[in-house]
Amino acid sequence: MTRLTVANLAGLKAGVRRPAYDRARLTPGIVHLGLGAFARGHLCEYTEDALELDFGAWGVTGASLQRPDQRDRLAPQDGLYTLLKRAPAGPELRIIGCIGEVLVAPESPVALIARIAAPETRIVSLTVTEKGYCHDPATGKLKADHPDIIHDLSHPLAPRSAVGIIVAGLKARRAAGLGPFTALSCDNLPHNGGVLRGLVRDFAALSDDGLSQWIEANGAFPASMVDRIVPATTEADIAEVAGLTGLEDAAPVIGEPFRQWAIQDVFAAGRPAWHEVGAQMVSEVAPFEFMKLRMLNGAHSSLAYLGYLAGHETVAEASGDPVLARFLQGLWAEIIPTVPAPQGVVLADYADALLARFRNPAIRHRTWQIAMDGSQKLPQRLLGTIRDRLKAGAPIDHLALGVAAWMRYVSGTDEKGAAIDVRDPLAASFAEKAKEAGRNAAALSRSLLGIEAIFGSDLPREERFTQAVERHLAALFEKGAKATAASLSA
Ligand code: CS2
Repeated sequence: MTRLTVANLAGLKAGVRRPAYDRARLTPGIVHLGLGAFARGHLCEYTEDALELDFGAWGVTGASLQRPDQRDRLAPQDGLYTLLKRAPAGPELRIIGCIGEVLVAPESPVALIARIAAPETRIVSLTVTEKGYCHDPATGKLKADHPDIIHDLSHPLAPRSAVGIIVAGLKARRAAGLGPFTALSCDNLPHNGGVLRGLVRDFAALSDDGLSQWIEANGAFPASMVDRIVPATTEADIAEVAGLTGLEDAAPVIGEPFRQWAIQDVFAAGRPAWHEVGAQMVSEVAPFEFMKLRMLNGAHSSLAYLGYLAGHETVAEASGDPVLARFLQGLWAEIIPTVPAPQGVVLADYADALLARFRNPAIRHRTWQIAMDGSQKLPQRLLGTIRDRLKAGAPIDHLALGVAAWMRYVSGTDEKGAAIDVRDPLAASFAEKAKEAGRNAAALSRSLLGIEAIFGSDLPREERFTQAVERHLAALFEKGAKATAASLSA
């Protein structure tokens, strides 16, 4: 079958949308760190739309921080790829053309820093996942003992971490007499812009104090809230896309039709016309962030653990289970009072829309995928909400079940006794704790609650919380996820 390339675009089937601007004139303006499916399904589509509407020097240079696979798939297709949007009513296909080049940091750190330091680079955006910030998720502070940070401080020209790469790029620009770029975090972290600013400042201060002050005075770190459900692409997706478009694409992205992007409009050197194509430019991102992290991601994680334990492979299956759907309603009822509604949003309607998005039968988002990296996700998805509810003296039953389900999941065996492939930076420590505690809910919950990087020093002292978690965990061991969730709404 013919491969997707610029020369072969004429071979696309009718109905597949293709870049409507002169791609030969595209020059780079954005360097994106962490070029995974999410960025290609979100930031790149907004940028593609902006290029079509108001063309400018906003091509994207993608950078992979670990593996070469995205580059190896995209380079033979001139950076082009298919975005397949799966609506319940049927698929919508589009070729995205805004990626000009993909660099692989471990192979060519010097080329990546040079690209970031080039005068035409005006934005460095990031989707490096929670753990990619090398920070303590409970406090937001740089982990000075993180292996990548230790490495980057002693190898400033060959950094591995996103923070090390950004600082190296800023340092090179300052030395060349250039201004800084905007560093735009697009990860699911609360106050992502402020957190990134603090990490960059602290890292820079460890190597060069003058640089840190220059960044403080001149840098721009807008906060942003990103949203689109983009499950990992499978081999079946690749085959389906080829059939639908007529061209073979080794790197298609699959997403839901819904998308949202709220961005704090503070850029150091301009930006694409994202505001003309649906992004919301706002002065305060926090209300959007709270709503999304607590209501979407908090529900996603809780459902992923309970759903996985109950034997559901995907979010659509889990949220289609009436018992778990009732659990979600109870969970949202606990979350909503802690969320200040963004202007014009009715939170109950937002929850209804989330349930419909989760149930989209055309999207196969694996519970196992969302269950990954719980140690990095729980603090902003569930624990902040729990703190607020405890302070208000309000019930936390559903939230505590989300935490207990995470504990049951990281104990490493499912309800049929099969091993769970637990992926988490702290997986080894979970396995050790689970081995010691066995199926003793009191011992396991006490041991896991003692991980300060997740629960801080306050939550283990909140008896109402620790008792609810322990009780739920005992029930999960005894009668399973489904019966435990059912007993909450009984
Ligand atoms: C999910 C998110 O994998 C996960 O943890 O909760 O990736 C979620 O799909 C996105 O944040 C939706 O915008």
